[in-house]
Amino acid sequence: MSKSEAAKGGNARGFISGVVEGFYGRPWTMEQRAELFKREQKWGLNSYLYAPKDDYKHRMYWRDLYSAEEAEQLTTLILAARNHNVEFIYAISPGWDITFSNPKEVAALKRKFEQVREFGCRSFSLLFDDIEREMCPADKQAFDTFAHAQVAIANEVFQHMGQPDVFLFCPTDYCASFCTPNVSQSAYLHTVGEKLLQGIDILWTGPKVVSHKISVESIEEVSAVLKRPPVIWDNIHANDYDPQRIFLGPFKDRPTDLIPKLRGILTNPNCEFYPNFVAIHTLATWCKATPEEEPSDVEMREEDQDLCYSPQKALTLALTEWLQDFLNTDQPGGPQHPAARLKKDASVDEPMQTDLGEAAYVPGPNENPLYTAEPLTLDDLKLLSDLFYLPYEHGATAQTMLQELDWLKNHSWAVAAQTEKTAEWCSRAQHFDGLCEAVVQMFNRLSNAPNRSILYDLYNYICDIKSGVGLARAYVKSLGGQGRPSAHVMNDDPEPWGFRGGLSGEFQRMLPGHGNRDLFKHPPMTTVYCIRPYCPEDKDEVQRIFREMQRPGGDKAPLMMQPPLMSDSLLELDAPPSPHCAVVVEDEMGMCGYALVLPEAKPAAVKIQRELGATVLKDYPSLLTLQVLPRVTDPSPAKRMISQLLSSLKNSGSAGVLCEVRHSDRRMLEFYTKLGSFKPIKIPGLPQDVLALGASL
Ligand code: GDL
Repeated sequence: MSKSEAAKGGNARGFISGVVEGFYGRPWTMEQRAELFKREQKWGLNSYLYAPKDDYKHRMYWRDLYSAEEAEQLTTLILAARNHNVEFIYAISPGWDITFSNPKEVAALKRKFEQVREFGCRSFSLLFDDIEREMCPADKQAFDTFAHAQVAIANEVFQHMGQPDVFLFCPTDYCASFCTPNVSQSAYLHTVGEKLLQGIDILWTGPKVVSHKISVESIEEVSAVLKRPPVIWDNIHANDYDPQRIFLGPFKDRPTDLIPKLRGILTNPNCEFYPNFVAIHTLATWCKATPEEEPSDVEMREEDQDLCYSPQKALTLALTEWLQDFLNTDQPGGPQHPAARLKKDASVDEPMQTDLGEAAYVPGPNENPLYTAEPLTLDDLKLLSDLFYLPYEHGATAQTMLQELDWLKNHSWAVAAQTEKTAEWCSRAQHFDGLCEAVVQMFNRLSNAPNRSILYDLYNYICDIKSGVGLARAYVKSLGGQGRPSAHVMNDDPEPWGFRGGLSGEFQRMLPGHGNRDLFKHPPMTTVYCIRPYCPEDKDEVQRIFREMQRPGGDKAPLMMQPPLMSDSLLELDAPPSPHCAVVVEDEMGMCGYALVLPEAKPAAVKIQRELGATVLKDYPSLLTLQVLPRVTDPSPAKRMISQLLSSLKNSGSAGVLCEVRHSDRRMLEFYTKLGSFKPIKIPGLPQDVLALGASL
């Protein structure tokens, strides 16, 4: 299909492009939909699929006809779509409770579609996503399979409605991950492909419900089974599954080579209408782009290069246009942004006139600067988009912030080390602080933007990120010895924002790997670790691990000549440690780590002539050692062992625990610093490469 064909309307079998309002939760208002049609027309998109999951009469009460008032509203809406050259496709989701074999049910469907046709609608859709796959006994008798039942009803309704140009069908297996055993062997999809009438098009979300990438090969595979190119229902910007996320990144990871392989593409975006500016604008840019593999004459001319889709460029284009939206008031007669007024008003020295004819307040030389005069910038919007980018990817600044925080946390030992690392730590901490400040400034300027509708849609998210960034910032300050120690950030009687995420957050934190995959780091390991109390038979294994960890280069490397640590004597184990003072961890290959504590550190210190001093011994009377083999890359077993031992030390009345780590042992340093509770402590006369860390209990 050529690009001009693609740009054609979604009817008359042109390329369908636009938006599906297909998410769960509060549907958009009629005004927002009318605004959507305006935007679609302006940006060259041609279709809108009406499928709000929680609209009463779309799904739950699908049989009910519309009241006179609703009819009027829908008629106006359908007309608005037509006036903007947008094809209004009306969808019904009857799959929850329809009995396919009951003619009355089929009649109810037809009646409903007929009613909507009276409102001026010409295009229709039947959706069978997110429903039970089990048929009721009556249907089991009438149909071979669920696919047969759905196809029969879709074909009948399609014909009854006079075979409209656009009639979309959403299968129950609408993405590759739902297919058993896979796409090419899915009996369900084969039946749909073979039996569904050719005039009916099929919706498909890609490899997954929310597809990270959609490849040309995957579309070729499914098209072969469906016997037609699908219409992509793209959930890349959908956010109805997570109340803390919104997606303001560009349409991405769908090569434009897909365009000629598809019947169309509809994005099912964020529930919040206004922030979808980026999602829809960048999709429109994508739809206008040239497929990457389209043959080009010898060398690509510059203007052709512009037609290639670049997510980054598309994003900048969208944000630049969106910025204007933010700066325009959406309140009829409402306050206009001083920045916008300043722009219009060439002579800013003159007192500005408001609509009421009063002189606007202009601060004098020694007075407070006018807070509201700070205009929102394109950089603010770029930052905003970076912080709320895409489901599988943070934006560049967000990634930098995470990396920097991670580094600062893992190298906090450098603060006390007084080496060249200390300077690096301080400079990176300052840079991190600057990034946090930019988020706060962005928040302030956004909250002052004259367009309140966009702000209100974004408000919870920007508030949330501002607090999250605030916590991280305070934590870094405390690591650097500025501000309150981090223990006080989460003190004994925190405000409710100290335990974020409510009950759901608590459940997640209790699950392995926090019940969540980290977008920033590697996904959690699937290895199962068993932590159990030490028993006398473990002695040899524990000593083997101790020795192995003294030889960083592997078994053949010579034992390093290095000063002993207090904890080394713990390993002599003349008297076996009591079970509540020692634990070991095992994976499927055997023992892979241990943690031991000595309630009284003093004898171990005396043994290697370490002068601990009265204050250190008072604050940290106990001693801890931990070793975990390098094959354990997941820090959680070490963390669990330490928490177990520290809580039993605490119960036995110890005020604190100290441990020693060699500077060269970066892994152990990382383990301890990640725990958050261990801080470097000063012990005079400590060998140069040894660092003492203490945790109060
Ligand atoms: C889905 C639902 C959709 C929802 C989306 C994201 C389809 C076909 N159906 O599975 O309504 O908004 O996930 O949660 O995508």
